[in-house]
Amino acid sequence: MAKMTMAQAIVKFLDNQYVSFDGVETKFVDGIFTVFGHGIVLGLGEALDSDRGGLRVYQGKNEQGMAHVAASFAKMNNRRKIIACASSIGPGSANMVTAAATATVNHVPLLLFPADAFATRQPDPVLQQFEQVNSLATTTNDAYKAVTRYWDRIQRPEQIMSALINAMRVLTDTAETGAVAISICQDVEGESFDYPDSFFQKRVHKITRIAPAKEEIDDIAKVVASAKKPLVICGGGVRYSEAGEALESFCKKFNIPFAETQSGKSACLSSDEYNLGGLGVTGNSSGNDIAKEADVIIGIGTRFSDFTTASKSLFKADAKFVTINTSRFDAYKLDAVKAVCDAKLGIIALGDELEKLNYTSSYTTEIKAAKDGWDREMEFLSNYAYDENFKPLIEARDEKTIPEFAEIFGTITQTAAVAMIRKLIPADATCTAAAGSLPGDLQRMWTTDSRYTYNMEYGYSCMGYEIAGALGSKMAMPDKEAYAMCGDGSWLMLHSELVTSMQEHKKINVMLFDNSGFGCINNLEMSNGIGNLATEFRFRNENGELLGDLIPIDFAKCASGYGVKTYTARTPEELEFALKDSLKQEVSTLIDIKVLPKTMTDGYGAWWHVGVPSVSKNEKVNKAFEAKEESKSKARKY
Ligand SMILES: Cc1ncc(C[n+]2csc(CCOP(=O)(O)OP(=O)(O)O)c2C)c(N)n1
Ligand SMILES: [Mg+2]
Repeated sequence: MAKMTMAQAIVKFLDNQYVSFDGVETKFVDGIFTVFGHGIVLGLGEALDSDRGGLRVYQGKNEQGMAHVAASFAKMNNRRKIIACASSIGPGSANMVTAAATATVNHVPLLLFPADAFATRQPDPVLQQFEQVNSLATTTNDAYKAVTRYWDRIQRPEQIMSALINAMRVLTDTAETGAVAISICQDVEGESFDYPDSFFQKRVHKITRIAPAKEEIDDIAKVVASAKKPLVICGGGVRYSEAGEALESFCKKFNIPFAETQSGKSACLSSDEYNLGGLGVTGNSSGNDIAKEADVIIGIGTRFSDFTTASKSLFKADAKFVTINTSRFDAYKLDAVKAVCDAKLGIIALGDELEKLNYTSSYTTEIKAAKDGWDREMEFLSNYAYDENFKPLIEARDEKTIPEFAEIFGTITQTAAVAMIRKLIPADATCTAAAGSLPGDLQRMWTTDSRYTYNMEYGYSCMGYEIAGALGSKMAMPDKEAYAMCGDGSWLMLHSELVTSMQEHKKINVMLFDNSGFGCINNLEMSNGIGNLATEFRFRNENGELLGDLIPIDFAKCASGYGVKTYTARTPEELEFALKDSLKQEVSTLIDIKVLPKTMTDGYGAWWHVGVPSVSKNEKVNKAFEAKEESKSKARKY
């Protein structure tokens, strides 16, 4: 028995958790990220100050930002290492809710300790307590119930024992993992209990590969064996299962092409002859063209987001689906014939069955032709330059934007900038992004010939993940250069952890794409007939509209105030210099790249179902609605 406070027990327990995957043991908790406040600095603060064992304390600058760093760190450690996050009560806690949702959607373990109001209620309302008049039992922290895989509230010190064991159950479960929120009442953090020694024993949690059931493999093998033109979708489950090599040899053996989702990208090599690249709304022509002709879709480790399936319109009406997924929930999607199991074991078992059946697909030249077509498009996108005959890639636009931008800002196209960055930075650099137009460009154009280096958060597409996520990538892979691919909109939303990168001496490189606006949303509204409303960064004009001059923002100056080494690139030559010079720096860098609006990649034949209004005074909107209804009528119903 050891008499200690509840907070001291948390620290000691976390310091003794290990995981083992494929027989390799790893210490699970690296440390704790905090933004202290009265709800946490005394209870948990004392525990960390007096004896933090092997845990490191990190200081966040914004609770959402620090939790994104932690989630990215876990993802880039392939879910075998985490940094727990602790916040104060009220707003500090509320700030982590978004990051909790982001982690849960992406199946990434994230352990959160938001502080809570007093269990005794003596001082109620304590500073920052949200007094819900219909129930004093409800606090800000109940908001986590909607976005976590495990939720608890500790009102007695002994409750922490079952809570932490359940947290470990969820965090190390390949199908269930996501955010865990354990609310810790601020008075209870400091209350003590005689904890049994056994609670603090070293625990090694096995992250197991769920073995396929023979009857399920037989089911899916039967469907695949009937296929002339199958297509594999490589989802995030392939990555977490480290099944990239197994998938490549499976596809080679049976002559089956595969396409990547955002979270599956970098599990396999871009240069593999069967890799078609991205699929769906942010996909390539190669992936989408083959998908449209495929008769059996083999979804491995994918949650079939609307972006992957083009809102269920990408595949032939009579295409059949099979799934291999460790999550039953995802395996059941699209009414698939399923095998609920680990991706790698499932691929190997399916391969064994297909071999017995002497299976091979009927593809002849289609795969190479599709890939060659995309290579030509890549040439074009990489060399896309501004000149007197300039044509934007996105047609829906406000006539004045591009010339105005070129005159005041610069003349780099976004696609050429992406291509140049890829070419000039190390092949094994990590690439982190989340929202805006960059996910489309990167899924299409970013080549990943170094495995597990692509860190796209596109499950929740949470603006503000980019810079925090790049720091998480760097902390997980300190030997690799880390790149945050960040829109100006995302920068403005959240970049606080850039300061943490300086504090931790963890160099990240921010590629800031300044197109003076929420570019992709401007594209979306204007391509559906709506005006240029509140999506560009413009001053309010004399008519009271947000249609005045573009707001010039010197992002390099913002970041240099933090001690970051900065550059501004208005021309391709300036970008080339900045990319090369930034590689020589020891501290974090930022390149403020002034990219022309409307020069991001456009779609390649994949529809996206969005809520176009059914009636409008605007004829263009009515036309857009008709087009939407037409596309919807061709999509699968469920
Ligand atoms: C937290 C959050 N709020 C709102 C959105 C909706 N949204 C998606 S992209 C986008 C604009 C992104 O602008 P920017 O980062 O400049 O990228 P760009 O599209 O210009 O490349 C918005 C507002 C989001 N994805 N995340
Ligand atoms: Mg922008």
